[in-house]
Amino acid sequence: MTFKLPDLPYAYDALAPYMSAETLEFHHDKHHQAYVSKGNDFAGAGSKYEGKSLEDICQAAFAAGDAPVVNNIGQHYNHTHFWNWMKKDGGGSRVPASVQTLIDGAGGFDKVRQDFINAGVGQFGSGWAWLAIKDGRLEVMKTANGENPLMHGAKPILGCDVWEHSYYIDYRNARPKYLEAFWDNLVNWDYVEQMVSAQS
Ligand code: MN3
Repeated sequence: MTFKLPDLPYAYDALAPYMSAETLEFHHDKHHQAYVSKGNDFAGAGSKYEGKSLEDICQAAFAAGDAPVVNNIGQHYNHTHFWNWMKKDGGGSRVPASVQTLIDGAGGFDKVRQDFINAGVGQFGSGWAWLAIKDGRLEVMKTANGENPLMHGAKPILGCDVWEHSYYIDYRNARPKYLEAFWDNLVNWDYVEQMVSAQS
């Protein structure tokens, strides 16, 4: 497979003021593109990963300790969903029923919101905060660098990039404020629901 950079599903300025056009342009056009290019070098045509899905490559590379593929293909997977996990006028507590059921099982909306923010704040250095499904239940997770829940036996349904390149232009070092803005103003719950449906 030749990996390709997907288009952003909205204009660069669609998520302002919570995520600026400058951040999205650099993050998508430069950072995500670099993961795609390196992903093709390490896991593209002619590699042992040829013919596998992105999800399968994430799991196989992690199991094999193949760091360049974990990092670059992991990040390609993560960012491809990340753009879709956000939308203009997103966020808020009105979530689709299937997502609400999972959230209720994990202590309710306010607790899950705070656990998610805490996971992002508590991830030392670069990484991601997640809502994931493991053994049929919602779990709040955090992972380092390019890793994701697929590599840890869970299925991601929402992720927030807490690498500094995702928020430093807009929030400087205030990672908690970025995570609050992501949850309260950007999350595309309909896409989260699609990820839940893809479970079965
Ligand atoms: Mn990123």
